[in-house]
Amino acid sequence: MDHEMLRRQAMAEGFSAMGICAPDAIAMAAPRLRHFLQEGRHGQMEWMADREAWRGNPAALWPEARSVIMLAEAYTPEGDPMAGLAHPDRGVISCYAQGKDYHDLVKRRLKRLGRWLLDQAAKSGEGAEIKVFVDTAPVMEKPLAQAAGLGWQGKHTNLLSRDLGNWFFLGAIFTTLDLPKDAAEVSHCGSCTACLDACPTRAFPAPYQLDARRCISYLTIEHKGPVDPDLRALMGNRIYGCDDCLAVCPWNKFAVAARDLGYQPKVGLPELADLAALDDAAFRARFAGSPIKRIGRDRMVRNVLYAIGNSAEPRLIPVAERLTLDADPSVAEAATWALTRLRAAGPAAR
Ligand code: B12
Ligand code: SF4
Ligand code: SF4
Repeated sequence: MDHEMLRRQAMAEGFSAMGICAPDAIAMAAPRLRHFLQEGRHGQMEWMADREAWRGNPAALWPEARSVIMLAEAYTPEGDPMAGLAHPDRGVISCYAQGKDYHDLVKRRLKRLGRWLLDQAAKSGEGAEIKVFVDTAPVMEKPLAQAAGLGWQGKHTNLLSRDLGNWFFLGAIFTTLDLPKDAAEVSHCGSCTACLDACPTRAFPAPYQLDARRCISYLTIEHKGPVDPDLRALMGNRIYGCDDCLAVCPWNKFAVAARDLGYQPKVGLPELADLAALDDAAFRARFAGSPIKRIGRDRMVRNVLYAIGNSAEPRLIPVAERLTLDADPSVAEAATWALTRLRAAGPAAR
């Protein structure tokens, strides 16, 4: 299989970059994953510890695989991703979740490229198999993408590149075909610390390492039950995911536009009061086709109440009051916390 032909096909499908590595190319990933888990940095994400042996070693996940094709898919925002932080009565939803669910869009594209690859192999009389992954399988996509030369894991731990900045998703095609491999990329972060300095919850214990338990993305999307009150006060009005460490990266001046129209913003900057009024059915209808749907109404309303508690907006007092007896204990507790904060915010908030 010709590497350039495959790359051109990947671009034609709508990806923004492609690279190839061997399944055993990330020897450092397993001990680093071990360290992350031993420190408990995965919090309640028990699924990260399950199947650790596969996650840390792609060669063990599928021993017959000979190559891993890594793909980048740009979702670059058009405006300033931090602009919503200046509107405390509204909820900031991360850029990656503004449009359609990337799992669906990337997977569809991976499958199309995979089918093309199998057709090409068949034409030259080669038998081949593929497996496609985006996000949810026990696969460490960032170190694989770095080994495939797509970019490097920055000090914020996400993959970035000199051609794309850091607004892109990753997807993987494992195949039994022995394809020509790319050279791994090295870090070009240099002395920059912009992402580490920007993090509102100080979630980086060291450069290139994240403690997910402090990360707003984890707290708003993955964490069940009440969030530590010290941390919720630092979440501001971020109600789903967080973009701060990505938004400040200087390499974004090279970001390319998102190619799939599915990533165009649909959810925008919603009013906290509107979101707080959603019941299960209204939540599902409002976020159909969006990755946000997976967190469910209760976790969304819990997050919204933390934002209300941080807003210092007296007109949101009745909104919080209505939820203090909510059937979900985390929502009820968040409502009481928000009320206490709003009432303590000074005469204007009484
Ligand atoms: C679990 C997870 C999370 C967790 C934990 C994140 C994390 N950094 O581990 C939470 C919920 C917090 C999260 C948040 C986000 N996520 Co996430 N997440 C994942 C997931 C499922 C697994 C990541 C993983 O394996 N973590 C375990 C740790 C140990 O691995 P690691 O981060 O690669 O750690 C490396 C470094 O710590 C490094 N390291 C450790 N010590 C040292 C020392 C030195 C010197 C060096 C150089 C390196 C180094 O080695 C480790 C291995 O390479 C991947 C999808 C996948 N299957 O890979 C998506 C993924 C990483 N997430 C993604 C995105 C978009 C996000 C968010 C931006 C979403 C948002 N806006 O809210 C944030 C970013 C937060 C951040 N700063 O990382 C994208 C990232 C795309 C990219 N360009 O990198 C991925 C790849 C999903 C996808 N398919 O596109 N995520
Ligand atoms: S996503 Fe937000 S909270 Fe998480 S590490 Fe980045 S800046 Fe910090
Ligand atoms: S903000 Fe600076 S340190 Fe962080 S990833 Fe970008 S270049 Fe690296």
